[in-house]
Amino acid sequence: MVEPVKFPEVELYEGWGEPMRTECTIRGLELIEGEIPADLEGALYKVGADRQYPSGRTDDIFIDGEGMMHMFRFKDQQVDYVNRWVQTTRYEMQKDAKRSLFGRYRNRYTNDPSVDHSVSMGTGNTTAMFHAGHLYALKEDDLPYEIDPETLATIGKSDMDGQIGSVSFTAHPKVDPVTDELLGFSYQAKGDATKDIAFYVFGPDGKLVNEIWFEMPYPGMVHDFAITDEWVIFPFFPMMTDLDHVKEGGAYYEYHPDKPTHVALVPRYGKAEDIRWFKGPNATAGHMMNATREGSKVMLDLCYYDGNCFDFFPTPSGEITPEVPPFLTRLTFDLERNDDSYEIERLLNVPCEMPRTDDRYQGRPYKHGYCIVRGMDGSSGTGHINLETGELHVWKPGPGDTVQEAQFVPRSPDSAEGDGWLLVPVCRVSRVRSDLAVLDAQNVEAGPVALLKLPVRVRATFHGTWVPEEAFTTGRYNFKLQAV
Ligand code: V55
Ligand code: FE
Repeated sequence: MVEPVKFPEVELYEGWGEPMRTECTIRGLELIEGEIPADLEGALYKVGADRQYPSGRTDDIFIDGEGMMHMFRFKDQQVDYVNRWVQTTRYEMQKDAKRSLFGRYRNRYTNDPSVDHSVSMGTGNTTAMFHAGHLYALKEDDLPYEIDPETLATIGKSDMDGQIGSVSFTAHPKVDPVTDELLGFSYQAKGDATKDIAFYVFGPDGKLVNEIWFEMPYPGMVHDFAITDEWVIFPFFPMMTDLDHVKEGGAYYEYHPDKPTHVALVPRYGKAEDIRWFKGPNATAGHMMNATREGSKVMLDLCYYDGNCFDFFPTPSGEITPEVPPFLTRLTFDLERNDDSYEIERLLNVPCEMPRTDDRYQGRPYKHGYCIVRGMDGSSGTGHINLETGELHVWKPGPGDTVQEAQFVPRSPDSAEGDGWLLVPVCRVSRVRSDLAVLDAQNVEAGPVALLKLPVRVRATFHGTWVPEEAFTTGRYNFKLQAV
């Protein structure tokens, strides 16, 4: 006998948030508006969290839940949709037990007593990564899970042929558009609440090129980082793990409103002893838009919270601090200056999150950014910001409807920066189903050039990647860019 499946009555699982728990294959999505651009061929992979079984808790948070990968396969001016669970150890164990075995977000001390503390709580729920011909689903507290790019079947957990020695790998890796290198890292790299960071550079063939281990000032959350040609930037915001509190069943992270931010500039091909450290005011952030270097200056553009970014992570004394809005902000680090401070400049006065760029311009001078802009009524839209002029253009799908993170696709491998499409999953909240919108990235306000209808909900996705058609055979992005 196992217990009946019943989700708790909490906001997270109401309405649009109702667990979807469904795998489907739809050949040829219905085209309800416009036309699919003829040269748009490849696949959009997105990953999000769903719920396999109710956890029996009422403190589940939206960034937790078993990973679901979604594929929108563009070919011959049609789009096929496939979604599959990421079959992690956690997923398989729960499937066998026919119930939830894993407790509070990242807190192994709240798991079912039958689960050994050595079992990873990884969900593979955060993003898709494609490099050297392989596709992966990622969660920052676990190693990558390799996924079959055609069927989305889970192949298995991967340490990249023994090259990843840390316990985990980031869900915000970057592929360098010029060198086709994969840059990534692990934080709390030796286990819960450890201060270790491991930074990795893999060549286009997937072979390790450089690896740097160093320590952050406290056992923090390092959700994202940013790259340039010479330096990679690791911001350490005071969102920290207190292992004693975790062992008592507490939240995995606590926000410290009184502690500063530390930033490490790590030499991409160098050594730990050449790391440069900077220090700034209390803040938090999850997501980086991009970073660039000009002479001795390194600029980091990010969605910056002048306070707490997650109200479900309390202070060390258990207080809830309300979330503050995120603003696109530039931090400037001058390597020739003799103090360790940095400049902070707001770039846009409208709250925005899930920042992206034309991925061919990661780590190099750029002018186009994309993000989710939130409305006052709970709706949201896809924003295009021109960083040269400061202009913001927004497409909103309609009253009450919301958008998920946009994925830029270049019109051709050598089209100009920002010349291409934005692929945007749309939550048609009142209609209890999703759409996929194809926007002209240079004219988002005009609305979709193609709108595809799904008879199902794409409940939640965080991040993803685009794999162009030819990359399925060559294993490489072919961006045809020159170093600047
Ligand atoms: C974040 C997201 C996560 C996570 C930790 O946005 C931090 C930040 C989607 O999962 O586990
Ligand atoms: Fe993220």
